[in-house]
Amino acid sequence: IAQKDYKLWLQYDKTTNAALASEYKNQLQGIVSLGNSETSKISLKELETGLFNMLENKPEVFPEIKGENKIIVGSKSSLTSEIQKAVGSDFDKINEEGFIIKSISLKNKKHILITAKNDIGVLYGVYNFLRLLQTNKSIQNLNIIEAPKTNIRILNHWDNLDRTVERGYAGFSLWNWQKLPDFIDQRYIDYARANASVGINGTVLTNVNANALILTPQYLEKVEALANVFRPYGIKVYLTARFSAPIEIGGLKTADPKDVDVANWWKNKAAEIYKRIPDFGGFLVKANSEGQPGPQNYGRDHVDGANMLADAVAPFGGVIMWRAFVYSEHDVNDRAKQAYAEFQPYDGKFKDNVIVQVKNGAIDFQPREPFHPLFGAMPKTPLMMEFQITQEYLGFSTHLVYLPKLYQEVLESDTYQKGKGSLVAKVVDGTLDQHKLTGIAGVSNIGNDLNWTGHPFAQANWYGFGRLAWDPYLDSETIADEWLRCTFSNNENFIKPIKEMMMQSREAVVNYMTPLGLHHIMDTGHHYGPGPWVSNLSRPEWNPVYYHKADKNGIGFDRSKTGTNATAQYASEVEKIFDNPATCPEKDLLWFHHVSWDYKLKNGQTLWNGMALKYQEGVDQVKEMQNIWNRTKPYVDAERFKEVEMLLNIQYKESKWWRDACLLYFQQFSGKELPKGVEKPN
Ligand code: GCW
Repeated sequence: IAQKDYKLWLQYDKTTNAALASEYKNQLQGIVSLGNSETSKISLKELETGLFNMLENKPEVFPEIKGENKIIVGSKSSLTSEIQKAVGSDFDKINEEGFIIKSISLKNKKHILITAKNDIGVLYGVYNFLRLLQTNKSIQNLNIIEAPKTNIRILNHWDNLDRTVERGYAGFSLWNWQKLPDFIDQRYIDYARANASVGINGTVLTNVNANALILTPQYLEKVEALANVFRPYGIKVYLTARFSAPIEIGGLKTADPKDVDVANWWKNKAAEIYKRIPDFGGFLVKANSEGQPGPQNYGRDHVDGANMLADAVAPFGGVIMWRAFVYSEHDVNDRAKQAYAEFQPYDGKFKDNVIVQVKNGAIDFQPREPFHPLFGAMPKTPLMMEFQITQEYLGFSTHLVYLPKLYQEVLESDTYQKGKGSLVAKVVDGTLDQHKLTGIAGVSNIGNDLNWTGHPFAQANWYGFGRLAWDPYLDSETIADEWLRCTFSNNENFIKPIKEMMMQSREAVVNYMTPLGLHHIMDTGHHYGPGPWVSNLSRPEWNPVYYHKADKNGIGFDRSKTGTNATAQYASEVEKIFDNPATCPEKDLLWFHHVSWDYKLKNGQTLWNGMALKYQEGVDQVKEMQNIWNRTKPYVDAERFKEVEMLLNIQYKESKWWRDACLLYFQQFSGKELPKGVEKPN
């Protein structure tokens, strides 16, 4: 049971296209494997497994090149000078993790070469090559030269030590702390393999809200065991560092970053970790945010805290990922402004091995947010992107939402910080301000469910995150195409409609939850389902009415000059656009403006009618997703078909719940009838 679900995008189904199968078989008459590191062994095994399954015969493995039509795999240093010559200057075009896949001719015999500067690059090349077969591409005249555009491509697990996962909807944590270090669950290996196959090279094992115990020797021994599993797959382990750890597990009286004993405690802790895990990546820190301890508890600031930790890991090449997700209940004028206000003035003050981790938008992983104003606004500081893969505000693992579409929208936003073309992607890959340290983090949606992610299509969000972390300029539609072919089928009758379904799924969720720039109106606490009404939570900015500000005059959060002036945090070109309701993209209208119920939208409708119709459109889109899915029955295995069918049924029901709850609630203020075309709630 759930075999197919478990295998993710590494199904390696038989190549059914006869012409292609014979082309593949012709050109792949054995493997020449040149390396013998752990990573090389994984490359070889993956090739053998992939070719065996897709072509249905076990490829012969040779220690050296004989005959023709071999696939040769090995890093640069393992290649003979003749092969190196065939590669020419291509090695200069890749970085330490890049790879080259090339059709070459040796003594007039044709072969395919997969090579790289290092064994991990070769492994990435192997996965890329296998993907060509999985997606039914030709393998003639290959000349692929690829390298990742960011250094740190990392999952953030919000996994607690008791195996609960904060905002996790796919079961419990994969990490079985109780059985570690001696029991190595096969899932750790399969997890590493899946990540490596999309180029993810780091993982933060623990929740940013987790306690400090992970830093005790008893746990570090377990972390070390996981690091040993992940290492040959090119994955570094990182941990969250609870700022008050020196008190909680170190017996100190303070965690003041300027205290010498505190700094030394962290230095010793770092040394202890690196002794066990020489390639330990570093720490991720949530400080002075949502009640977590931090330097401000001692009258210090984020720079003091981050730099103190940076000094501790610097001798070992570690990095500090310091989160900018801060907002305070004491300044409730506009939560969206706080991270910028607090962090922007620190530009240039962090040590070289600190990277500031910024969520994609200024509030919190909403179905749609304009890009975070910090991107491009701290040119002297490396900034990394934090996306959420788990669907905290997007229907958990119940709703089908293809997130790479959201990621792409953010990455291709233009910050204008250095004139037109200053894309968020260029901040993230370091090219805008020439930063060497770069990264993208994704809050993981993985748990111990049989299918890893709770929803079969949520696997695409993990996959797509990895692909975009590798190359932030990739197109989300291309990624969906790849994923579908690798995960389900190459049949065009399946691919075409389902790809369309995925591509529209993100807009659907925006429409039935938070159209036209609405945000944070999910029910409070758990964030599932609608809850635009007043909540009894203590913090004002956790109350949905804070965000939509609906009253009899209209709806929306005025963040323009007449309001909180959050628009001024953007470059002037962007500010101008957002600041004026007439030029503000309608998808962000209520994010930046409070407009009347009769406000005229571009299509001539009143705001009230337009909003109601958007809610209806969202519902209709889910209905359409169901129709599309139901037509694919002949192309999908019964199990996954049924799962998705049931999940879409729930999503449809809940899209109506969203529409009805929000429209009935807002109607109290608008006092207007629902327009024609919007189903009446029953
Ligand atoms: O999105 C909010 C979540 C919290 C989370 C926090 C954060 C890990 O509701 O559960 O805590 O953001 O990102 O720190």
